[in-house]
Amino acid sequence: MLRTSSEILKPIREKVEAGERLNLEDGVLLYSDEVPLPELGELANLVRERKNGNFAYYNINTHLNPTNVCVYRCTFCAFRADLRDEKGYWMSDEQVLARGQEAVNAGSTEMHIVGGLHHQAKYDWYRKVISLLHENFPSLHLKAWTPVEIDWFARLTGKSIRWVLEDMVDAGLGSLPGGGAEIFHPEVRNKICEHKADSNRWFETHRTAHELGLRTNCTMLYGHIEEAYHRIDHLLRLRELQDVVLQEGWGGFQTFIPLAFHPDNTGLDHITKPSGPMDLRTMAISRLMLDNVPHMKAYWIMLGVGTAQIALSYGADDIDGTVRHELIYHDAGAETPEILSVDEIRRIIEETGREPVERDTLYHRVQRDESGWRAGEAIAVAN
Ligand code: V47
Repeated sequence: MLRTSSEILKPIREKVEAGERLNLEDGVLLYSDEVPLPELGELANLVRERKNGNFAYYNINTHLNPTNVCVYRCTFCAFRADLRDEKGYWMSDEQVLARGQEAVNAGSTEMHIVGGLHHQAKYDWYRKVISLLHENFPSLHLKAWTPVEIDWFARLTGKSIRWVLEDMVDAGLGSLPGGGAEIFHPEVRNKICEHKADSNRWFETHRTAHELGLRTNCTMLYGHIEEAYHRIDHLLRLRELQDVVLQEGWGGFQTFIPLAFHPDNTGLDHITKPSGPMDLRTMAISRLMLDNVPHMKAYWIMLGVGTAQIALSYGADDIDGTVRHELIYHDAGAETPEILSVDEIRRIIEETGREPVERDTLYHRVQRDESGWRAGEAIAVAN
């Protein structure tokens, strides 16, 4: 006899309601058309509200991509340039400092720094990007470098990942962003970015950062050549590290950001961008599978404002920030604005019935007065 969609979802619903873990088979099933999106969203929202109530977090942030010239040729990337490309650039110290000043003038609490691996740049230059910003603008939290960069720095210096991370912290690094994760499973990773840091190296970097007490984010790039199995495998690998980290009482993953593939100007431009329903399904499944990660981010730059708003009821509790100078998605065809004002981002959240809360990178409430901003109380998240 045919089972109705409610019957198919029932065992998973029971697990979620009881606070039990979902497994690989559950996750793959949730990606099937037999599971209706509204019911899936309702379950994810249950977990989201259990953990984060009615709050929706945002920050005031600025991006810095110090160079787009890159030795790697990931097929999904529209941002990179060859050494002699006309679009290639490599920022001077003055340009980096000007970006820092602009960020501080705009009230930013965070600078998100990632970029290409320039054929001619030495490790000391990457370190200087961090130390210059930290020394001149100490109030800015520097969320910088993915494991792909940290791995490259280890190769450039002949040192370990731990050494590079400690040296970068010494220069002013505050945390790691979530990029470079793509899809961990080698069946996919070897096709879309075969040369750069593999999943073992990615996890070694985050695990070491966590051991050093740093907080980090994590991502998944979906909607290209991967299948449901690869996505769930990816989420489970993240959940496994977070289990260890929480048990040891180290830093850990704060936020997961599902990243929808944007095909324009990439080596995969024959693929259609994931649909709104696929974006919402992936957000909801991520919330349900990653039961030990406190926050889910609906990155409005990548989802579009409308889908990001709906995602706040499909598992997400964070919408990223005001964002200025974003290049990675805009080079790949994103049609979202380049920046939102604080009033706009708060309105976007309020329109969904959620309560906007400005946070800093490490999830403290931000308090502002005429003299500037300071980190207030830590944001509590229920298990
Ligand atoms: O690692 C690159 C992805 C990532 C494309 O930590 C693409 O708070 C889609 O990690 N289509 C960088 N995705 C962005 C990132 C991020 C973004 C926002 C917040 C945080 C955070 C992290 O973007 C890359 C790669 O996975 N990416 N090209 C593309 N064409």
